Amino acid sequence: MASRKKFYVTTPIYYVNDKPHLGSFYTTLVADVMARWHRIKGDDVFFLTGTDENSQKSVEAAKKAGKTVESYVNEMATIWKDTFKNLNISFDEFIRTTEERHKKGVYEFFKRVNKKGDIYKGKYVGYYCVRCEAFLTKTDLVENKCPIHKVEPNILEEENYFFRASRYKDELLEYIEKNPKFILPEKRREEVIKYIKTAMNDISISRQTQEWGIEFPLEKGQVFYVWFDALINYLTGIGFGWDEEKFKRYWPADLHLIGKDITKFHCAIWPAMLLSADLELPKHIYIHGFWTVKGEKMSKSLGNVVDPIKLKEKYPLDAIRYFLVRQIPFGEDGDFDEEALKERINGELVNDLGNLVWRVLSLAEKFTGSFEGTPELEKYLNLEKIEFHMENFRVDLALQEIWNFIRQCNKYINEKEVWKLSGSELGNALYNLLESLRVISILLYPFMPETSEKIRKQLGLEKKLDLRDCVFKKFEGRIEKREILFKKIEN
Ligand code: ME8
Repeated sequence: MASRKKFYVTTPIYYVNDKPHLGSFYTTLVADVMARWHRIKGDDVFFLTGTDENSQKSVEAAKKAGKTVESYVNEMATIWKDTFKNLNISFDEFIRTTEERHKKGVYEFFKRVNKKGDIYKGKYVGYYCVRCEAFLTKTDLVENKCPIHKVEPNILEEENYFFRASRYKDELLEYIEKNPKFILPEKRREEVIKYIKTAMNDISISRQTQEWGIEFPLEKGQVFYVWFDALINYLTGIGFGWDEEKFKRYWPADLHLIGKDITKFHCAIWPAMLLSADLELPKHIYIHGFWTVKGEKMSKSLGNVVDPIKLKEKYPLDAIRYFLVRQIPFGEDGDFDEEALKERINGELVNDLGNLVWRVLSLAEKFTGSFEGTPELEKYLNLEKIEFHMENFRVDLALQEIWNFIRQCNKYINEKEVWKLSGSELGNALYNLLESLRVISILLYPFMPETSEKIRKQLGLEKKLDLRDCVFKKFEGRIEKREILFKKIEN
C-alpha cells in the first residue's frame, strides 16, 4: 500500500491568563478546517493545540484569583480544552507546557543547542517594563516610555544565558529566499526579511528573577524564558523527547498558523533554534491578521473581546464558523460586527444553502421515479480551484468557490423551473441536484461539520467522507426526513 501523506498543523499555544476569545478561536478554527480537509483527502493528519503556562502572566492572574499558580493553570487549561471541544475543534493533541513530557523535550532540545556552542552567559542590560513583564529595546520605546503602559521602563541588569540566534541569520535568509512559500502571505515575508537583516540579535533565554517556569539546567535559580520553552511545544506535542517514532512520523510541521503579533518569534527565532538543533524547518508559516472591534484589536486589555461560547448561545456554531472563515480574506484584519454575521446567515446560509437543500428534498420526496440522468451540473463544480485555494491556505476563497457552486444549483432549479417538470425530465434534474448536494456535503465538512452531517442524513448517505467522491456518480442515497438547516434571524 502506498504510504499516506502526512499533514501536521499547529496553532499557537495560548496564554492562560484569560479564557479563549474570538481571536484565539479564529486561529484554532482555521487549523481545524485545514485538519478536516486533509483528513477527507485521506492524509495522516496530526492537529496540535495547547496552552502556554510558564509565563509571568500565569503568576499574576493566579495571584489576582487568589489561587496557587499550579491550581490556577490546571483550571484554565481545562477551560481552554473544554471550550475548544465545545466549539467542535478536532485537535489530536492538547499540549500543556507544565507537563513533564514537555519539560523533557525542552531539556533534550536545549542539550542539542548547547552542544552546538550556541549558548553563552552574558549580562543583560536593558529596558524592562514591569507591567508588561517584558524586555524592551530602545526602538520599542515611544518618548522613552513603554508604548502600551506609557510609563518609563526600569533599567534591568541580569546575568542571563543567551542563544546565539544571530549565527543563523544568513542560513535563514537563504532558506526564505529558496522557499517562497515558507512564510505567507508575501507581505509578511518581506517584513521578516527586513527584521532578520536589520534587527535580529541573540536572545536572552533564561531569567534570574523569576520563579515560575522550567528550571534552567545550567544554573540553579534561573528558569527558561517563556518564549524559548513555548516554541518547543511544536516538537514536544508530537513526541520529541518522549516518543521518537511519533516525532519522526510528523515532523516537520506542514503548517504553523499564527496571528501577526507573534511573527518574529515564529519566523526568525524559531527557525534559528531549529537550525541550531539540526532539525528541519516547518514547511509553511501562515500569518493572519486581527479581528478588531470598531477598528481596535480585540484583546482583553481593551475589554472588547467577543466570547465565542456566548455567541454560540445566540447563533448556530456552524454559522459562526462559516462567518469567521468567510468574512475576512485570510491574512487581513477584519472588524467583527454582529449585523454582518446576521446578514450572512440570512443570505448565504438560509437563502442559498438552506433553500437549496429544502427545495431539492421536497421535490425528491414526492417523486416516485428513479433519480437518473446525465450530469449537467458537474461542470460548474471547480474542484481544482477549491483544492488550489486550500493548498494556499486561502480558506476564505475555497469557501467562496463552494458557494459559487451552491448558487449555480439554485440557478439550475430556477432556470429549469424544476417544480414544473415531471417524469424522466424531473428524474434527470433531481439526479443532478441530489448528486450536487452529496458533493456539497463533502466539501462543506471541513468548514461546517454538523451541517455536512445533517445534509448527509437527509440524503441517507453514509458518514464516511472522501474527497475523491466529489465526482458525479449514480445517486445511491435515500430520501429521509427533511430538516431545516438554518433558521432566519429576525431582528
Ligand atoms: O502569543 N484576532 O499567546 P496568546 C485574531 N503564548 N487572532 C487573535 C487575536 C485577534 N484579535 N487575538 C489573539 C501567545 N489572536 C503565546 C504564543 S506560541 C509558541 C506562543 C490569536 O494567548 C492569534 O493567533 O497571546 C495570536 O497570534 C494568538 O491568538 C496569541 O495568543
